[in-house]
Amino acid sequence: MPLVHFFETSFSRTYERKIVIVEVVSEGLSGWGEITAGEHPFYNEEWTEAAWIIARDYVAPRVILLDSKQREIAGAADVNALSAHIRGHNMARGGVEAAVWDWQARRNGNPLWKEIGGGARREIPCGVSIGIQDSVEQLIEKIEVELAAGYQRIKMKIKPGWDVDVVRRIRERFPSIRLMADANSAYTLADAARLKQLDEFYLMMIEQPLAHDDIIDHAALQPQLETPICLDECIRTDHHARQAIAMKAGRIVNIKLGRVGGFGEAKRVHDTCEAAGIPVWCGGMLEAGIGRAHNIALATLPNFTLPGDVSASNRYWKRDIISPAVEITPRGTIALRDGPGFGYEIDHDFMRHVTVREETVV
Ligand code: OSB
Ligand code: MG
Repeated sequence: MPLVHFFETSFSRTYERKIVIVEVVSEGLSGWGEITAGEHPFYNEEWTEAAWIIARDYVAPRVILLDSKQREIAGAADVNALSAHIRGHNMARGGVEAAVWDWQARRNGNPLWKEIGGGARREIPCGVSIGIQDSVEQLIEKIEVELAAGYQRIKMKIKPGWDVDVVRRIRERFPSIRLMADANSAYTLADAARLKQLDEFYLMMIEQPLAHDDIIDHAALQPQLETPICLDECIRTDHHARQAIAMKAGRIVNIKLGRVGGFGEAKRVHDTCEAAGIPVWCGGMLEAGIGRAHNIALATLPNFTLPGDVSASNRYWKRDIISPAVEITPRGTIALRDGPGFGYEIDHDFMRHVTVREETVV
């Protein structure tokens, strides 16, 4: 699916997405999930083609045990453990796990947000993530469009060469907006002085400045900065969240459903952060409608108190694979829907139109 506008991070520029969708079928009902891996192994080790194989050959055969009565499980909460001995590949695991949650919600006649134990709010607060642009003028234009739409905070991507000077110009132009920066692991501790220069711009936070798999250096960096560090890439499990909190490696956590392997682990990370007084928000991976709807459900858990990166479908897609498309209110929120499962209809005609490969595992 071509993106409406390219999306550039410190690691690559994306023009179109290749997305793996998971349908789980049982008792004549379907549940849907989306694997949030990117097209290349640059954000983390996962990518579309590998996720396809892992989901097909490793995750699905283990989860299908549910059907063959070889193992009794109480419900979707038990799915995570079935594939927990796979090292990494959380997005492939999480796409299948989330589909089972959606299935279970539909089977119980519940909206997904209720099924996962959410519902702390009827509308989720929304921000946008804006990629690196070809010029600062282009970035300013994009920010103006998003603020006019009502979004509550702006996240801009940074990298060496597109950081202090650009943030300064954005801050001068928009002195009072809620602004933050995401580096996607583009710096090292040797850049601490440069990162410290960002303190001047009173950002809400700086996201994952250091290595994708690092916690220790972030703990060394945080006391040198006034700006809170938000951890993204390096929190792949609840265990990581506990270690990061113990080391004071950051003050905020971005939770991504896929990165942590699904709703079960996302809830554990959420609970750990809540108990430690660490606010969380829901990150995004340029999802199509199914993943987007799952993120909305996740963001109704109580500790998702900050505006996240879950935004309207039309920022990404001319036509989404769900109907209606995800829309934003003038207040910069997304309103919950009360239908069973993830709450939107799948646009099967369109999904068929954009499907390039299909396999069934029985
Ligand atoms: O780090 O949050 C990130 C997109 C792709 C990979 C990593 C990230 C992102 C985003 C976009 O920031 C979030 C979105 O709008 O879906
Ligand atoms: Mg990020």
